[in-house]
Amino acid sequence: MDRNLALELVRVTEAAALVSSRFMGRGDKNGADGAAVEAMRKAFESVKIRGEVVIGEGELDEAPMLYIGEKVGSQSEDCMEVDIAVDPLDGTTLIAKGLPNSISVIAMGAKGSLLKAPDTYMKKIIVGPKAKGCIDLNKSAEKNILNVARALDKKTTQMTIVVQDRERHNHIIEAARKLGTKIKMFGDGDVAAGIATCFEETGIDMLMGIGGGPEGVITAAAIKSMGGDMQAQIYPLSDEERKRCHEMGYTDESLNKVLSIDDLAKGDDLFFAATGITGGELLKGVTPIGNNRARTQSVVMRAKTGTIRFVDAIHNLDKNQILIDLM
Ligand code: VTB
Ligand code: MG
Ligand code: MG
Repeated sequence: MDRNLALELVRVTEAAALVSSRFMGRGDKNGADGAAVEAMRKAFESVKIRGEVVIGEGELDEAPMLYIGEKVGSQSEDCMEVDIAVDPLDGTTLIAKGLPNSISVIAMGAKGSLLKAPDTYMKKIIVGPKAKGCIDLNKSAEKNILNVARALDKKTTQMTIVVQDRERHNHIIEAARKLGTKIKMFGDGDVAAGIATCFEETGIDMLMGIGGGPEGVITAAAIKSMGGDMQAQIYPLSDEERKRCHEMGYTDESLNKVLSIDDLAKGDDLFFAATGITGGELLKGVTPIGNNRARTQSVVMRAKTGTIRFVDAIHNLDKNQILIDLM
């Protein structure tokens, strides 16, 4: 894929972030989500790709836009066919309450590179580059913390893990507390939380827990670009979710498989882009300047070279057609 496409993706996540940021604190999850989806879809039109959404907002019958199978991008003959995974707004609850860490995010890969994960839960474990090769989803939380601590040359009391604040993670929290490992719980948004493991300045060493399957695939593209490691398992929590997996061709046996980072995002022809909506650990949120401009911060990554760029931008809201139409 042309390396400049990486920067094109930032325009798309920026548009979604700008438009959905209007909803900050307004208690309207769906309004914010709908705005992000519409802006993202419009912004894609000018990107020179023949994209197909493999991770999106659900099936055609439940989502009018960015549904799985939808073609995105300019679609002109001379463009490359690519897989697209989107979460136009990860953290609808966060934006609705004005809490930190909501982001707009896209992963793009060569055709066939991104796992067609069902929209069910996914068990995940994620670490930065220093602990690559030291995680094992089949082992207990305790064992994983001990192994990662060894790899990082830290005592378990010097380590910090991030865990989504849910009852289903009580055993992880207990294991960490027994070892004296620090825990940072987060309410929502495990893409941002997972990525933080690869930036040493966040102080976060590992993520463990059960989050969204689609988010897992998107996160894998970023972790690959940063040289970190991830393992996952598709984890249907209800019969209804299990049924959905079967409909997508998964068997009970294949659902038991521990997926490596390469199963989630194959090869290194992969891009990742994210823009902050409400400011968080890694990315500043959308910040208004006066009454017709706004500032955004994004990160864009390319797995082939491992280059990570932070892109700060000031947008003139009166001159950007997507924003004029949607804001
Ligand atoms: C996960 C996580 C997301 O929602 O899907 C989570 O990956 C859902 O968990 O980042 P619950 O059903 O327990 O709320 C997010 O946090 C936000 O979409
Ligand atoms: Mg979303
Ligand atoms: Mg999400």
